Amino acid sequence: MAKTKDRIALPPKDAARTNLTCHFCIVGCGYHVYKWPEQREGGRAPEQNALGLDFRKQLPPFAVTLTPAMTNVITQRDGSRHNIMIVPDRECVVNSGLSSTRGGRMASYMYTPDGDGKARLKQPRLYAADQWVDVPWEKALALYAGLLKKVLDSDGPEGIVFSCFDHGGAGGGFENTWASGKLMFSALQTPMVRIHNRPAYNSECHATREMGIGELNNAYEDAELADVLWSIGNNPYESQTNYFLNHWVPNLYGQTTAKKKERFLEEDLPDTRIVFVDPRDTPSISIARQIAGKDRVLHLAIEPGTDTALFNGLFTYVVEQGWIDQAFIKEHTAGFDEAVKTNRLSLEECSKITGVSIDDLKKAAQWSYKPKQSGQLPRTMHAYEKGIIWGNDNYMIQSALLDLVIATHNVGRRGTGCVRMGGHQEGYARPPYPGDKKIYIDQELIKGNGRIMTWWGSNNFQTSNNAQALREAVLKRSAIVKNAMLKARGASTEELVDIIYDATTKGGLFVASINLYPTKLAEAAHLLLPAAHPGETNLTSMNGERRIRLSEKFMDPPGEAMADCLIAARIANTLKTLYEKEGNAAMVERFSGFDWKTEEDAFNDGFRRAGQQGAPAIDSQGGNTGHLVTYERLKAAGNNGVQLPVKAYADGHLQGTEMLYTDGKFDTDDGKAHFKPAQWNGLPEIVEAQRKKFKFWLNNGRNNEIWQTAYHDQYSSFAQDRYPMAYIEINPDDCKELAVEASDIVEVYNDFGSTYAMVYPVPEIKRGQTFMMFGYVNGIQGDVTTDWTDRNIIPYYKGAWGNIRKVGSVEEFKNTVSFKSRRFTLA
Ligand SMILES: Nc1nc2c(c(=O)[nH]1)N[C@H]1C(S)=C(S)[C@@H](COP(=O)(O)OP(=O)(O)OC[C@H]3O[C@@H](n4cnc5c(=O)[nH]c(N)nc54)[C@H](O)[C@@H]3O)O[C@H]1N2
Ligand SMILES: Nc1nc2c(c(=O)[nH]1)N[C@H]1C(S)=C(S)[C@@H](COP(=O)(O)OP(=O)(O)OC[C@H]3O[C@@H](n4cnc5c(=O)[nH]c(N)nc54)[C@H](O)[C@@H]3O)O[C@H]1N2
Ligand code: SF4
Ligand SMILES: [Mo]
Repeated sequence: MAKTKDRIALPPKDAARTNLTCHFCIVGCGYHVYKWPEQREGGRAPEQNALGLDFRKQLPPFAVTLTPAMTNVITQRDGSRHNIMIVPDRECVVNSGLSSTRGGRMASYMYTPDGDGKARLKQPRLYAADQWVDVPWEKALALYAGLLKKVLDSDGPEGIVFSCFDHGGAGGGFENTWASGKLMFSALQTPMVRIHNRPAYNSECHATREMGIGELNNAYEDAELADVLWSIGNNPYESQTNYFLNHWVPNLYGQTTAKKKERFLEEDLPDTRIVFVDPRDTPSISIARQIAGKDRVLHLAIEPGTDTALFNGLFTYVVEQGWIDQAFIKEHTAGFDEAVKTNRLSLEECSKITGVSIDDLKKAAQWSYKPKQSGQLPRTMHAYEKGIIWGNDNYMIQSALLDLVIATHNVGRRGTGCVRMGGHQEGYARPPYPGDKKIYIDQELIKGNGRIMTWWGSNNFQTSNNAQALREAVLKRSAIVKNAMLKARGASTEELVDIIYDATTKGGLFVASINLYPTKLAEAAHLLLPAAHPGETNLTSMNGERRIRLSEKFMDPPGEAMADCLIAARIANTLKTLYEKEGNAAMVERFSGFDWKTEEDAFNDGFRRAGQQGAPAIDSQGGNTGHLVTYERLKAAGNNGVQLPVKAYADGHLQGTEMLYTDGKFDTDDGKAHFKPAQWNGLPEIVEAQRKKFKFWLNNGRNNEIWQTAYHDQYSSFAQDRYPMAYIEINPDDCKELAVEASDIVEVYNDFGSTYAMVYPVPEIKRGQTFMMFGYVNGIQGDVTTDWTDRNIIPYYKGAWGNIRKVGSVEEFKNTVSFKSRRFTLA
């Protein structure tokens, strides 16, 4: 597609319009898809176009957000060509018509033979002999299912390993988490499963859940109602863009005061303040300073990994000051005294460990917890994400944070909440995990265990911790299978299954990937199965305030790609047939229940059955009232959907739940919120050893323009021109010492691996610290992340230290890449 088009064709009045929830981040902004035949277009008068806008004159500000990237021309399976336009929905309460640099490019990423999506997988691909070839689904499934069966029959399920999505949006959704879970856990019954973003089958939020507080417990509106906002280990402008812009920013501007007054009948409404806890000065912080003024923004630039100490210091201080809710603690919580004892840390010690001044610690506590003039406790919302989830001991930090939150009753009151900001949308519905302990899957693969490895909607070659070691082991083991396959001339599928199985007894690993694209995994894979994403399939997911929506199918997937739930069904059905041939009734039974024709069938089988009498055990975010939710009702609810759990279906509407725990009852056996003792233990030994040995902290994470591993973005010139390679932010004085300049290539290395990045000098980065793009296609940060994990096998992705060495300069980057500040300053 040409980079810039000079005009946009408008949708005619009768263009088909469907709903699409942006599938990129947790926020889940509502969009409308317009689709109409290629040769037609609407007129500029409001009654002549489907947008109903008057394009004959200058539109009023923000009447519509519309760019050429929001349009495309797609081809259906029947050969017909259609214009599509994917524009943000002004009526959607999540984004109110706002788009972002990621969601605004959805139309560009939809498949066309010559556009950004041109590299999409259209057919199953097999690495036959020494080349990739397209094969029919039957052949691909006969081989894959044949191998699964061979391993199941010969050694049991432990030889079958998966890394799989467990979220909403693309590579997920209630349909696909259910289908993949039913296949892995009920049918194959393998415990050898890790989640796409961490090396075991576990939670990102063990501590808070054990304390009785689910991690998505408020509504986006609560960010509009808060007196004080906390952003902890999180960069909301870049990572949850329209949640920040449409709900936090208006509060910081004072635009929600009337709403607060009306809602709370309170006059005691101080100017809204915001506290950031992040070792790094982020673009979000610079924006907050612009909006609220420096005096209402507090940046606690802690030493990396010292969050537990920070929250323990604050907890100790507010308890001493009496800025806590005694009545609430007495009636609705347990374990307060124990936590006070264990977490005790004076402000002096806290300041020494975190590097934050005592004045700033006091200021944070006063702003957030000191009763207002009326005597009422402030409404303080605490939001956190990967800076602490992938921080120094996830379990401890969350315990320490929640102790502070519970004591000050900042959960279950409107305008408060202690929540994940979130990554992807959610969409969890699965049978229970069949294992009794958590297994560090990457290490199992490295040790030589497992015979078949499937990466399903995930790409750990770019995203795992200790990624280089993982790739090294998998590539080596994959080559053993490739060599065996190379010699299998003229082999039937059954013979090939035996040949591959035999190679796996000699250290080999058969590698499959179910994905939209070949990705870096293709370097190791033997089989690629083509999946479809939202817009090409119907899909339900819920956002960070538990708002479920239906994204409607509006176009065909490329070639014979199909929805993940239907791929799961075909795998199960192929196995079922194989067992039927053998007359193995028990196994036929295990692989039954996949006779779905559509995504809706999978939705009804999983999400809607959870909690129903007689239904098998299902762990579902739909809860016990999932059965009230149907595709039809969701369609009627449009882009505003409904917030789970659903309370009732009445008067033609699904009635949802805005905030959890407003009744003071929590998710524990006794209904109380449980404090959890949390001790500050310093850095883990493995990490501390790297810190002592090497000069730079290798902080890493997201930036606004790039989505995840750049699976779409790697084909988009918009993204590639800007970031041809992963960049690393370095302080200009450190650059001088390293004798590097903007755009130079450096090697970043430590005892765990080595990677490369492009230098981006940034004065806001402290000396001795850096920030590198995570998971990129060109320069993989995970190569230098240690293999350390906490007690629940949660990695410390942010905890890498290493050295940096100049490699050289790339003339092209010097001339074409901008190294302008990414931090906004107006004044
Ligand atoms: N160093 C470091 N490492 C990290 C992190 C970090 O902060 N620092 N963060 C971690 C986190 S939070 C995350 S979420 C992970 C991300 O790690 P991954 O989940 O491995 O990365 P993604 O790019 O999201 O992977 C999605 C893959 O699924 C494919 N895909 C997209 N849509 C579909 C679909 O509908 N069906 C199928 N079958 N495939 C699809 C894409 O092409 C892509 O290859 O990285 C983790 N790793
Ligand atoms: N543009 C864009 N948006 C995305 C994504 C994307 O790929 N691109 N991915 C989505 C996904 S899957 C996820 S999980 C979310 C992640 O969303 P975020 O968590 O907001 O993103 P990150 O950049 O990974 O990390 C946030 C911050 O953690 C800080 N940090 C590092 N170490 C520490 C520490 O020890 N303590 C504290 N307090 N902070 C620390 C980093 O400096 C960084 O600014 O973003 C989602 N949104
Ligand atoms: S903020 Fe997130 S959900 Fe909204 S348009 Fe951007 S990427 Fe999509
Ligand atoms: Mo994530």
